[in-house]
Amino acid sequence: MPDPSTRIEHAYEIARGQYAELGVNVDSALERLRQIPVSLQCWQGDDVAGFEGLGNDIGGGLAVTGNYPGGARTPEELRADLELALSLIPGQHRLNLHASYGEFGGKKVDRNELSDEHFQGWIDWAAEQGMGLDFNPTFFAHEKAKDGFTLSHRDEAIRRFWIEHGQACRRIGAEMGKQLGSPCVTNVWIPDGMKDQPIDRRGPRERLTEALDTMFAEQLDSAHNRDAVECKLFGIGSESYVVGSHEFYMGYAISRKKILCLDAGHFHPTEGIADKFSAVMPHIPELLLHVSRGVRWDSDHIVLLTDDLKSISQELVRGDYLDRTHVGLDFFDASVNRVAAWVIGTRCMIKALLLALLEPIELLRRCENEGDYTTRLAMLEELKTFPFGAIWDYYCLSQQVPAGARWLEQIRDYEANVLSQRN
Ligand code: RNT
Ligand code: ZN
Repeated sequence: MPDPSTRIEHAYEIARGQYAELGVNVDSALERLRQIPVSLQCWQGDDVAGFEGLGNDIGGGLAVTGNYPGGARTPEELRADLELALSLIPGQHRLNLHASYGEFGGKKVDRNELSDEHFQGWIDWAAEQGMGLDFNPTFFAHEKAKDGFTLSHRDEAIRRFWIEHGQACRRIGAEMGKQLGSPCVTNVWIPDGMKDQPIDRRGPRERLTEALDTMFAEQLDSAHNRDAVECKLFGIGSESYVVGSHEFYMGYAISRKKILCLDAGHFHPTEGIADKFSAVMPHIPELLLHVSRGVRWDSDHIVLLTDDLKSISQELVRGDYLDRTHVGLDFFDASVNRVAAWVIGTRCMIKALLLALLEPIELLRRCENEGDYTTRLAMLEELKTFPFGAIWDYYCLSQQVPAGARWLEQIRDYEANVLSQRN
C-alpha cells in the first residue's frame, strides 16, 4: 500500500487528465479556489450567546436547538475553537463577528457605547491569524428589542438608540478593516416585524428607511468598511410582517449603493437564492451571501453539499460574480460538536466552489448557444461521476489540512481534552 499522500497525488494526476479532456484546467481552478475567502460565523461556536452575559435568551426569532456539551464561554475559548476549525479547512478565510462578542472586561457597556477598543482583542488575534474580519451590529438579545422592533420602532428614543448602535458598529468595522488591511463587510439584519395582521405596514418601513439613512450618513472609506443589508421573508414571531423584506432592501440597496445580503434561509422554502444573483447584480455594487440550510423553515442547519449549495456556487462561477461577492456562512447547530459544525459546513462550501470551478463552462455554454440542450443535459449528468473527490483530496493535501475524514480525529482529541472540561 502506498502512503496516503502518494495515493492522493497519483489519483489527482489521473483525475486532472480526465478534466483536461473536457478543456478544464484543474490547476487554474485550484489557484482560483485558493483566493476565495469564506467568512466563518463566530456564532456557531457558542449558540449565538455572545459575551454580554445574557446567555441563551437571544430573541429576535432566532432559535438554537440542541445541547451538545462544550460550547465556548469566553473569547479565549471561542478563539481556540476557531483555531482548530481553521486548521482543518483548506485555504485562507475570514471571521464574521457580531457586536455582542465584544470584550468588555466585566463592565456593562451598552450597545450604543461600543467602540473599537472592545474588539481590539479580536483584531489582534485576526492579525496573528492573517485573516480579515467582518462585522454585524446586534439588533437582538436586548431589552430595547424585546417588543420586536428596533430601527423601525415607533418610539423615537428607541430608534435613536439602535441608530447609535449601528453608527458605532460601522466605525468599529472601519477600524477592523483599517488595521487588518482588508475591508470589513458590516451587515445589518434587524428582527423587526409582527406576528399577526398589522394595520400599518407603511409606517415602520418609512421609519426604517429614515433610520438607515441616518445610520449610514457618515462617509467611511470603502477600503475599510462596506455596508450590507439583509432581508428576510418571515421569522418566528414575525410571521405576518417583516419590515426589512426582500423588496424593501433590494430597493434600498439599489438606491443607496449598498451591498445586498441574501441569506439562503430567508425566502420561501422552495425558493433558492442562486437564481437571484444574476437578477440583482446588474443593479447593486456587491453581494453578500449568508449560506445556510433551511430544513422546512429558516432553521439554519449546517451547510451540506446539497443541490442548493451547488447551484449557489455554480451561479457565482458561471456568472463570473466571485469578485463582487462576499461569501459568508450563517448556520448554528448546538446538537453536534460545534467545532465539527464549522469544519463540515465550511469544507462543504469550499467543495461546492471547487465543483463549480471544475465545470467545462465553455463546452456547456457552446452547447447552449447552439441550442443543443441534449448535450448540455447529458454532460451535466456525466459530470456528476467525474473524479471530483481526487481533486478535493489533493487540494486538502496541498493546503496542509487532512484529506478525507481524518480531520475528525483531531476534533475527537480536542473534545476529550478541552471541550469536555467545559460545563
Ligand atoms: C437572522 C439572520 C442573521 C442572523 C445572524 C446571527 O435570520 O439570518 O443573519 O442569523 O445575524
Ligand atoms: Zn443571515
